[in-house]
Amino acid sequence: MAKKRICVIGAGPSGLAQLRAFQSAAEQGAEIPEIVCYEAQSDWGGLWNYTWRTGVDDNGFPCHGSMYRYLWSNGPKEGLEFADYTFDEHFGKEIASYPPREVLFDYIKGRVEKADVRDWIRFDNYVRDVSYDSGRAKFTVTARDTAKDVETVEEYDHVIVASGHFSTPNVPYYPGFESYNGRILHAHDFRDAREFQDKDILIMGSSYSAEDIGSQCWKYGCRSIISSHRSGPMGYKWPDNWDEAPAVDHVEGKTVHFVDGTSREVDAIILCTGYKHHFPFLPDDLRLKTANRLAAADLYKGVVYVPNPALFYLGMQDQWFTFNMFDAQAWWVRDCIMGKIALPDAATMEADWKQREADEDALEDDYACIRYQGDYVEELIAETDYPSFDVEAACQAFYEWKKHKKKDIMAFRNYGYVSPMTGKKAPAHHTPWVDALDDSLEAYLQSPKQAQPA
Ligand code: FAD
Ligand code: NA7
Repeated sequence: MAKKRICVIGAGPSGLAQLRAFQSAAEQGAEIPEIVCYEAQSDWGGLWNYTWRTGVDDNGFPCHGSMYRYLWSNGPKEGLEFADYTFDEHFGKEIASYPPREVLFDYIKGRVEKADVRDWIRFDNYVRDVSYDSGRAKFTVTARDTAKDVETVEEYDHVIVASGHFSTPNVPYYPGFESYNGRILHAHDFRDAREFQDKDILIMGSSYSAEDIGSQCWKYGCRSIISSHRSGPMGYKWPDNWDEAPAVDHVEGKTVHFVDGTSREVDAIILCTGYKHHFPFLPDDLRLKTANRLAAADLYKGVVYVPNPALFYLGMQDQWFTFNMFDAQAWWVRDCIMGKIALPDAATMEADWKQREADEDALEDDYACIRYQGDYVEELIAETDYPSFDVEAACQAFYEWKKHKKKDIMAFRNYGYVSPMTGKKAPAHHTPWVDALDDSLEAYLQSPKQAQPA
């Protein structure tokens, strides 16, 4: 029988987890299908592969990158550690708990370099279209090779969509935006907080991007921040020059008017208003339509597309757990494709995701949400040979992280947590986050002694 052909779309953390999952089966002697991974960018790492570009990329496709300079992990690294490749193994020493982007990029790369799967990836290949022929049970994938400036059309038995969902901005309109005398940008286009040094800014939104982009701007010297919320305030103890306001009503000139009748003049408006799940390369019958939530709609076990179970999605959930959750999913998808896991009938798969949604809707607070996603990770890894790990310890790291944020939002990154993989507690970073202006890998990995000012 001819070998199955598998298409993976995207070589970010999710797509790379899929490559590593198959490679690990091959390493143990299994005969694996032929894998082709299409990656639009010229390097791997997904969002962690920083780009200074905004708008369109160098080939005219929408720029994927949403990460910015000076970004440090917004959750403890103990919550995302790979079970088969620890931080200690990669760095050869213990490192602190909130690595900057470049450090995490290095860690992601380390595992797949060791696995030697780079040749499975077609870089500079943007997937433009996918269709499914149910008679022949084959997908046709059309991609633009932007380096060679040619189009390719190939057939596959399965497609695994790992294209991420934090790259297409959700950009709301408020009256007066068209005549605002300043810069309006979405978080997706935010790159360097120093642009807002000595400026008064409005941050719209009350979730991770709002909290972190505001904190970056504060750290790098903006004059004042007002953050506006639609549902409720973030509620941290903000520095004196950071206020919270309710929703925006309208904008006039440089003045933003809030629904409670108050107003503030600002030099820039940064829309931290989230992202859309967007798959322009998929037709309606294959296209996932879900809100950004822990239980994504239409996905059995969070990965199998119920209307067409030959199609899989990775990493489409809102995320507390990231890298190791993508691993849990990728190992499970691998075993499903390789026939080790059998899928139930359509009605059972439908009932599965609906039950997950109902269970999520019943969760009372963030702590319960963390546990819920931890349980999901545990459920998947119990069904494959992904190295079992102490998910409870990862949850504990998240719980402590939340408490530390409540205590001091500008100091939570100074704490260390226990690794669910090694059981060791991370050292405190050599420099408090507010004083650490250099976020390079070299600066981060310095010993406390090297980091002492001369
Ligand atoms: P992505 O990282 O988005 O990778 C998707 C890949 O698919 C990209 O390489 C892209 O080029 C490729 N692709 C997309 N479309 C196509 C196409 N049509 N053809 C070919 N290739 C395509 N998580 C954490 O754990 N800690 C953090 O601190 C953290 N901070 C974050 C900060 C920001 C600003 C954002 C936006 C997200 C952050 N995240 C964080 C979450 C992040 O989503 C995950 O860490 C992770 O990057 C998701 O991996 P992914 O592979 O699913 O998607
Ligand atoms: P999120 O977590 O989806 O949050 C989006 C925020 O934007 C949230 O506070 C929303 O308010 C707010 N929002 C959405 N639409 C509007 C409109 N129309 N008007 C005002 N406010 C709005 O996205 P983030 O970018 O913060 O985080 C995504 C990822 O990036 C995350 O994984 C991080 O690690 C980095 P709501 O609460 O719905 O009222």
